[in-house]
Amino acid sequence: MPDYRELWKTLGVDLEKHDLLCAALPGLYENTYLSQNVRPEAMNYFNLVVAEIHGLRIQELADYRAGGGKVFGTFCVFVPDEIILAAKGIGIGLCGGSQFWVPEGEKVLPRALCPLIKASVGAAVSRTCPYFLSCDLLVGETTCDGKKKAWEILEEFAPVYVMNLPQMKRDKDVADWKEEIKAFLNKVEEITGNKVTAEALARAIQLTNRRRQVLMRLYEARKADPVPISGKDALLVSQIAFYDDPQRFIAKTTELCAEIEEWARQGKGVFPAGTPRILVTGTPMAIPNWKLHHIIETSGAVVVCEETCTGTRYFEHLVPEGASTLEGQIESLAERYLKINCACFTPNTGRVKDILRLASEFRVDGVVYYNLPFCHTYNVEYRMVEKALKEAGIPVLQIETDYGEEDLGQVRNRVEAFIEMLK
Ligand code: BJ8
Repeated sequence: MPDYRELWKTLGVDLEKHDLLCAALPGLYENTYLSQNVRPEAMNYFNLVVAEIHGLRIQELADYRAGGGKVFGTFCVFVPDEIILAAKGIGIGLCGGSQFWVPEGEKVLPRALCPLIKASVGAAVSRTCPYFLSCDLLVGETTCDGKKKAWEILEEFAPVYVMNLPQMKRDKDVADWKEEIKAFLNKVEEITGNKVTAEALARAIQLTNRRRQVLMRLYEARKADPVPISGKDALLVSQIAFYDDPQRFIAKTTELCAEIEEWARQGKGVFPAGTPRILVTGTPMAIPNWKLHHIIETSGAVVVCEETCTGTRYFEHLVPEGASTLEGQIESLAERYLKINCACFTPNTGRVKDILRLASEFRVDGVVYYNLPFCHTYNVEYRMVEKALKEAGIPVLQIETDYGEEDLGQVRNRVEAFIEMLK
């Protein structure tokens, strides 16, 4: 990897602390990813993206900003990337998935809080994430209570704009969300200095739909048995979708899809046919949170689908491309985004239906319900999901775990016992 220290220094990165962070990733990646026996050739691109995680893309963002371009950091799949792209901005998903940042977050937040929030804020306050330091605006949203209040803390460190997301899905909520998207569009125009035209928004909608479609294609390939790609690799691809250049991401993921589809035609897989198939559902897994997938896939099962925001909730439902006016396009965006079934909504029965549908489509043997500690909405919703799965005769295991390593043995024991029972 080229030397990016000068670039990091310009961004204001705390180089000493950053060295510690960088030292931890290669070992973790090698253990989790490079230890897999069989992997598609096309995963080499994604290996490179991880190797260059604070390099190449950061350089691209810096070059873009040097030419007057603006970068927006986001934390939730409800924030419409299309608006940012249409104003010639770049949107980057910033959710933190590393334990390294949790103690940093705890310096300004209570300990009894979701690790995703603590890590995201910790990445910002410790000045060890060059993505945060490359952003001209951070875009929060009113989803869970923890995030909602964390924006007030984050504001001390960077400019923050908050989108007011409704918590129900009635017609008046869709109308409110449409207004909120309009207000966001105005803000993005103000920051970028660029007008969002209907033509530009149409192009942005098409591009974002293509990114969704390539992820749909990737997931479609995972329905095969034997499965031609591990859950870990598929998770990595979708994590990278949040910050890679969209065009390049689409091209590289298309290559990957072609390769694994060919494997599936030949009956070639990364695990033997008949390996127990798991659907993971629950809270998002931000990069480099690969803990649960790694445990499952080194305990005799394979993850074939994720009903999470780093899975199907990110890419299901395309934005209709028919509207030709800004007003119509914003309406299409509002309707599409409010189809996402996050536990922050009440009621959220659509998520239970999604889980049952995915369990059947991906022919899963069991469901692992993943819960980050202190994520109350997903934790409360477990009861409803468990009941529906039991009625459908699908075994389910709830795992609550953070980013730390202390409970690795305990989680592994529970997962192993569950998989043994599935066999
Ligand atoms: S649409 S899941 S990305 S809010 S931060 S809710 S884990 S306590 S991330 Fe989310 Fe948008 Fe919903 Fe998806 Fe729980 Fe933690 Fe809150 Fe979290």
